[in-house]
Amino acid sequence: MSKEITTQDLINMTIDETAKELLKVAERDGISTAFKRAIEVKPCPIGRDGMCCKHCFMGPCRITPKTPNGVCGADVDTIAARNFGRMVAAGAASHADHGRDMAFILLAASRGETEGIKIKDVKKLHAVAGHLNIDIHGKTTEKIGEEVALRFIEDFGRQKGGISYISRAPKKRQELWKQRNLLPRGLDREIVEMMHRTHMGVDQDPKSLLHHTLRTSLTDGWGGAMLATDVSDILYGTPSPVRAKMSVGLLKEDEVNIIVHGHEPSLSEMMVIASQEPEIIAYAKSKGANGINMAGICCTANEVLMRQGIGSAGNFLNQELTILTGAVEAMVVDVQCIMESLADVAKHYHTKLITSSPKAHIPGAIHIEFEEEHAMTVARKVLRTAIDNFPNRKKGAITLPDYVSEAIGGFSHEYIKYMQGGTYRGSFRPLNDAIMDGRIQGVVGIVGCNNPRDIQDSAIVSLAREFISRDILVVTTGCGGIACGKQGMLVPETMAAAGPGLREVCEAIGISPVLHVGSCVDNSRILTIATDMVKEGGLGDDISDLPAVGLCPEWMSEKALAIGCYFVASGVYTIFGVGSPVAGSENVTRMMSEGWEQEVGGKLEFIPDTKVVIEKTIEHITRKRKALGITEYAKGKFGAQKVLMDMADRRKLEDEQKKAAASR
Ligand code: BF8
Ligand code: SF4
Repeated sequence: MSKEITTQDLINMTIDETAKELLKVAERDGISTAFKRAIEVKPCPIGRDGMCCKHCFMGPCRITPKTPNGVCGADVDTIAARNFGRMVAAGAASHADHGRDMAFILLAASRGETEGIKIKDVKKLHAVAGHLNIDIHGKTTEKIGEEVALRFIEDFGRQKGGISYISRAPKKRQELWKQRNLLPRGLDREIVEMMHRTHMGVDQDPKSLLHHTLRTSLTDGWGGAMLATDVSDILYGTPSPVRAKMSVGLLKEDEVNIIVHGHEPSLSEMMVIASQEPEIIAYAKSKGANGINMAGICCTANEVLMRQGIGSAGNFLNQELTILTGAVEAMVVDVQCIMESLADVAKHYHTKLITSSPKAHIPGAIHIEFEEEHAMTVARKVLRTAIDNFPNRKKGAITLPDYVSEAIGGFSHEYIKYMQGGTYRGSFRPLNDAIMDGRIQGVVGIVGCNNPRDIQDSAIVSLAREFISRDILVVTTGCGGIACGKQGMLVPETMAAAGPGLREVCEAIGISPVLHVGSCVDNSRILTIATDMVKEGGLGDDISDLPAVGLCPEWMSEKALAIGCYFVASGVYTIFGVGSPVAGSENVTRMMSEGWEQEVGGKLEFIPDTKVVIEKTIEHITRKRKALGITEYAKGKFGAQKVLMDMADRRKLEDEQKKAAASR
């Protein structure tokens, strides 16, 4: 018989109170969750540290002090670098393939071959055409859409030269990529080449493998991810701030609850539209429900949150728990970060698990495939399947945690620019000025996953709190954004927890010091923000000059590594938590920090201790500020906890200053 879950167990698992409540339900009902399995399934220490190779059937070869080489002679450095390179290739492939599907949907929409999907944001389309040097003069929106889509599709198979969006990076960065032979050719080419190089008996120099890892990752940041973001904006609208609810407590007892989970925005966008149709609402009522309540998990949640204000029921580790409420009629999944366990969890309740991508099938799920030419028909079918399931709810078996937070999402790069001056004067000048005069010390991106080998949301949220208190602006994406949202940090009221300088800026604009900029592909928005800050002037002439750091404290996915690497290749110091997948090789570890810093100005480090993460982040920001000559901080001592001055303090200070001046 399993031991009863204790309060201490729960504290070690998550800081999300709703998750704690539902973990007790899992225990009560004897249902396995990732939290529990992470305890039961011990990671193989050799594989975890990157010291196991299974690239051919002479192995698998496990490197130990007694057996320092695999059967082919490969050493731990080669093996660790090869494993890492493949992980980055898989991550980049995931974003690339997501981007490719978006490009094909844009092509179909431009040719009038879609049902319900049309070009929504013509302004964004024109901006994107501009980036691609596509002449828009005298062309219809559809013609421009078609040309943009075809150009993107070409980028996948491009054999020579750089991918189109490289031209969006700061000039100096582009030059550096050229000099260092890092310009990514086609997306497919770099990813395939990584698979080739890491086949048995090909590239055996860890330095060379890591070099190609950086080039591959650039096909993600300035390729797959960036075009996925842009096409989603063109088709479904560029986000601007929108209020939504967060946490599983947003599910409603009297409505049909439908969860969209995964990463692609297309089906979920159509479902949002269809769920507002009178016939669909009437159908829900005919089954005894008061309406339809849509909510998201993971990055599909972020997509519909950013554009439609649809609430998020939680992040990666909330997916199984959401079904445990007993109140989910359907969980509709597309691709990536979908736990295979969902089918089993769903079996214990009435929940229907619906797969929708031709690429992602799960035994035990119902498959209703998304096709852009029948997008609305599919969306309605999915909704009706969920509605039909409402009467099957087991009334006594519902656990709805009584907690819900408010969040504001939708901080696209375009909106961040707009909020600093309006339609005609929007620019990054105010942000750059605030950084230069020290009201804002720097910018930190807190992104990425949950990992049940760590306490859910704990590192993400504590780092965000710490940095805003030190006048560092936080931008967040992916599951990091949802973690902050569940803790109520994505609302302007959070400015009360910010340092005085950052608070002043947030007060002037009316924003939270923690800005949710979107899903994981939307990390590309952070690249655009960083580039615009460079172009605005005063903070150096490359992304590597900015007082900025990228953090991924609770990572688990290969996509996170691809993102980390493209930030590094773009010049950003990037720190991951949890543990290192190359810990077995000191050389590879050094090459990815010192080596990469020399080569591209950014470095990648794995630091599980958040205290050290804070120290290193502050140290880096201080160093960058000093190099820019902007070390002065008018209102307090950077790095120390600042005490806010009230009017009496100010008068006292002024008196002292007057006295000091008189005595000179
Ligand atoms: O792409 S943060 S757990 S959901 S991989 Fe997955 Fe990680 Fe969440 Fe979004 Ni990103
Ligand atoms: Fe072992 Fe070399 Fe084969 Fe890897 S490639 S499994 S190290 S023999």
